[in-house]
Amino acid sequence: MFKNAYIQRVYEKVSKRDSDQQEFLQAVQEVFESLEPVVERHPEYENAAILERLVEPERLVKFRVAWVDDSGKVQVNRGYRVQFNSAIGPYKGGLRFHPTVSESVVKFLGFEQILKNSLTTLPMGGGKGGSDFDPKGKSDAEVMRFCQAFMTELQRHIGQFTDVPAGDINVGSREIGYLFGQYKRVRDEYSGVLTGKNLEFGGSLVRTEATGYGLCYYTQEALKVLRNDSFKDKTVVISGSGNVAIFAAQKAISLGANVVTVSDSNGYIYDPQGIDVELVKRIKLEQRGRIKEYADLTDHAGVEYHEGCEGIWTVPCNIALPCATQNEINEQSARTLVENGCTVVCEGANMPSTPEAISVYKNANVLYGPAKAANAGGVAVSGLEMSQNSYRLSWSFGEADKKLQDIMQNIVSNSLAAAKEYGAEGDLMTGANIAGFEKVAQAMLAQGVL
Ligand code: NDP
Ligand code: 2IT
Repeated sequence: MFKNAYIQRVYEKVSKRDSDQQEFLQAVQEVFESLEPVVERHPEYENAAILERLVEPERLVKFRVAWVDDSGKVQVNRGYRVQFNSAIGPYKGGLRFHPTVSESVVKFLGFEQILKNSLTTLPMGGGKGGSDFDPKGKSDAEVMRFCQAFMTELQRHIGQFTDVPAGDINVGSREIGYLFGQYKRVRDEYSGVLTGKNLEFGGSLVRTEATGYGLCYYTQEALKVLRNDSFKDKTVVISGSGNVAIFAAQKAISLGANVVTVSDSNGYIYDPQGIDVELVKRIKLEQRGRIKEYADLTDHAGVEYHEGCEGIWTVPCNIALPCATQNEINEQSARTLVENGCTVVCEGANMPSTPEAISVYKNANVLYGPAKAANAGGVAVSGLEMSQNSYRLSWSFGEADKKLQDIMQNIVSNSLAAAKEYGAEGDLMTGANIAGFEKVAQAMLAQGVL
């Protein structure tokens, strides 16, 4: 599969050892495809077994989370934290609560996080965690008891200088608040051990908006540099209707685009007049409702609700921003997007495109911004939150937003520079993988065999 013998050997070994971890292997394969010219130029990486070490987490904890539901019944979930790589900083990455969370899912997310965090240029290693807990239909009290039980175990593995979790799917400010409270209670310590906190207790302005805004800053910069183009008057399809999707839609609209879709795991909304972001916020963030309700509550004409998720990729657009979950765009959906005129795909979600879909983008010369670069704005502002906590001060919205814009523009230019250096000019995916990897590899070499 790989031309380079070293990469082939490491991939064979990891695919044998972790043969049941499909998502993790998919993430590794995509990165390894980009690294062939790098390991050829740097034999010292093979000598020091850098790739073998990169795919093996430094630590993975898996634990029981027992809690009592509102009817008095004992529930048992499984919790995870993968501490993947600490070469360039403390482990950093989100927590996901979703029934599909497994060892494979936290490992794919943690692996991606190593290179993503490196791309931000901030000192953060890679980690990720979560649980198969499903918050849908749970009361607020149940969510609180679950978070407290989860943190009672997790607290022994994390800390402001070791591992700093944050949010991801179904982990937002409510959950971070409960998790922070329990850490403080158990450890008797008030520190920046989590990011994504509310503003009253150490959160950073712009963290809520950061992933979606960052995705648009990244897309805007890539469009400018590679196509001499912008969001102005573009039709944009966005999937998801959570934290990332909502703020991506808000920013894309402010940059002159017409965003015509949002979705959840049941179906999607098509609004030809343009999505009313305030209404989506009310339904999804305030009421924790279903996106279907948009069709009943809007005063826009011509709004359609369609059951099922895949149909969203049949809506004609210029730019697609997948912001829901992994593998949401398969080969057929990618073909349909391209046939309908889509020329830009930038990823807000983690690994939303299958490898076959990515091949379709490449063959059609789609401007493809891979997740670990395009969605790095969230963790970047988490890094800014850590700095503010250490300084014990807080930056204004404008200051944090400016730093976010600079970081996203730098990710584009650093990715393009790395791609050019290794003979893949204009390829944002190859460039992101190489730029992210090189800093981590150099740090690992310098720190010896660990
Ligand atoms: P949220 O929980 O806020 O929202 C997730 C959205 O995606 C919801 O609309 C949800 O619908 C939908 N969704 C979840 N699973 C599926 C599925 N299987 N099929 C279709 N839709 C689905 O999460 P975020 O917005 O925070 O995260 C979205 C993506 O962005 C994830 O891939 C995450 O890893 C990534 N990301 C998040 C960052 C952050 O800072 N939050 C940073 C970088 C990346 P429903 O309500 O039906 O569950
Ligand atoms: O995927 C991601 O980058 C996140 N969920 C954000 C992680 C973080 O630590 O802010």
